[in-house]
Amino acid sequence: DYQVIPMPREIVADNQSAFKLTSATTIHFPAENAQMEKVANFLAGYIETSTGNKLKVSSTESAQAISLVIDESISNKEGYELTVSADGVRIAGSTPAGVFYGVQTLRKSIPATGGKKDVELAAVKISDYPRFSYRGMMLDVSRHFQPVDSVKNYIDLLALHNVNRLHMHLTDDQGWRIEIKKYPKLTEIGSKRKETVIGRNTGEYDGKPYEGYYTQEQLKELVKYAGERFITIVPEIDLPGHQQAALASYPEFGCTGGPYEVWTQWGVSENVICAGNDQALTFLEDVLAEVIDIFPSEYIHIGGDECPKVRWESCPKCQARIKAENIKADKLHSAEAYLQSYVISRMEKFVESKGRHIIGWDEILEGGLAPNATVMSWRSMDGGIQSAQQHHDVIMTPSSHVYFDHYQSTDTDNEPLAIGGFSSLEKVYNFEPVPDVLTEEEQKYIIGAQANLWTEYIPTYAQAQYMTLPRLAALAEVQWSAKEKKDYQSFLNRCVKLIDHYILNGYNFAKHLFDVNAELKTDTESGSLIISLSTLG
Ligand code: NAG
Repeated sequence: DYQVIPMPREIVADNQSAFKLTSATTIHFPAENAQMEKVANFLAGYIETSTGNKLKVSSTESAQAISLVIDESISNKEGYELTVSADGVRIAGSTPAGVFYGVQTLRKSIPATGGKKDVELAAVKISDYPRFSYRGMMLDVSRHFQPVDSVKNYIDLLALHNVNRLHMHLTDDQGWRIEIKKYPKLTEIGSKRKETVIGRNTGEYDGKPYEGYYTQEQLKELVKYAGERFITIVPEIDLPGHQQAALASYPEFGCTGGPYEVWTQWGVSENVICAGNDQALTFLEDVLAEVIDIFPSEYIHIGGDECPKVRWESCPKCQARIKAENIKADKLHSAEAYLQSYVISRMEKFVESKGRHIIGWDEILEGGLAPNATVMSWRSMDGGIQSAQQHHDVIMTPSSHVYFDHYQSTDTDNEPLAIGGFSSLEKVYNFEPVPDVLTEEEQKYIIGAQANLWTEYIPTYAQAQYMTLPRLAALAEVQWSAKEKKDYQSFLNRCVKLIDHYILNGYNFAKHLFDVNAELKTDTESGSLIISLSTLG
């Protein structure tokens, strides 16, 4: 019982008799607490999905209830206590977020009964809180766009795994996906590409126009939907590179003046924002201003990855800027690398002036970090290590372990085409975000971990789910559970139960990695998961 993912800190079984969850059970929430009422309704919905029982939700106390309570003696803001006895169930947190995570644990503990409606919950006391405060998942909606309803479904799926940040990669060379009122051509032109390359840049194209973007209203709706599930959407405007779709819309912000087209192939475009052009930098600030108005997130992601410098090297405006700012090359970096730092620092000043902070990919280390920047370490752990040593916050998201666009099996012939790589469930599980080389003091700067779903090769939402699940379960344990408690075999056993919930909710996942008849083990070589499952359809 209570063998859930992510594994809670402390589970103390109680020899008392069990609680009977029936259709007569009420879910109780504190009166006049709208957030808690929402959480109570979520729980009712989850129980209905699992058991078919539709429970009453009420602010009037009653016996034999599941009570959701705020208890300020619980110190971690996302922590909770779940107590089950014959008389009732109590889920307490110091905030509604904590209660929500207690609800997730209860939900995952309730067996899917199919026809049988009443279930018994063993007496227990669980105390739990997360290891990391930033528990992220990134979805790239630029390379392939996901409609609002799919993003909502993705948010539900993240909530099941106790993730609290959805990082949305909203812009890239292949498509601009966010309405910006001051620059309407970004979506009129930038959200559409005339066709898409077939396979891995084969030189052949599909001839089919591709488009999609979110209006500001839709994004606000997503912010609200995520917020109700205690997930903050972290928006990313990738700059100054990965900007070809913006340049297709406003060629005057590029070094050559264009013309440019929304890119129809994958890779890293050399067409980047002109760092010497003040209007181009003001454009970026204007975009960020609208982004900040839509997204209440404390963090605004400004990208910073993979910005080729070839255009800047031969651009008179960029060279004039290098002169005017007295930027000099040194043994470590070119003048143009320092020019990128100039752009990032300028954007950081702007974002800070609005009371927010920036996150950037680890390239923002080159040429010096802007004062309050948080770094997402993706190329390896090294960027994160350096940043922590410089006392900057870090989110670890190394492509070696948590790039969910990589293959999850070595049997690639039987997988949908992916970008390459290999990140098996086991590899994700064994990812340790806090490097030993850091001192105890420096380790505190590792505020979390994230996985990234880049979508060059992921055209549909069903495939996005497939690439995410069950690897997100392994990530959940990295992000939430105590390091000492991690155990891959135990995880696999618990994964079987979690998968019942995937099936219940209709989530697509990498099913074929599970072999129904074999024993419980994983084949590390191939990454396939062989597990004895009676539940799998
Ligand atoms: C990197 C790029 C990204 C691309 C992905 C594919 C980062 C920060 N940048 O090359 O645009 O989609 O890998 O795995 O990951």
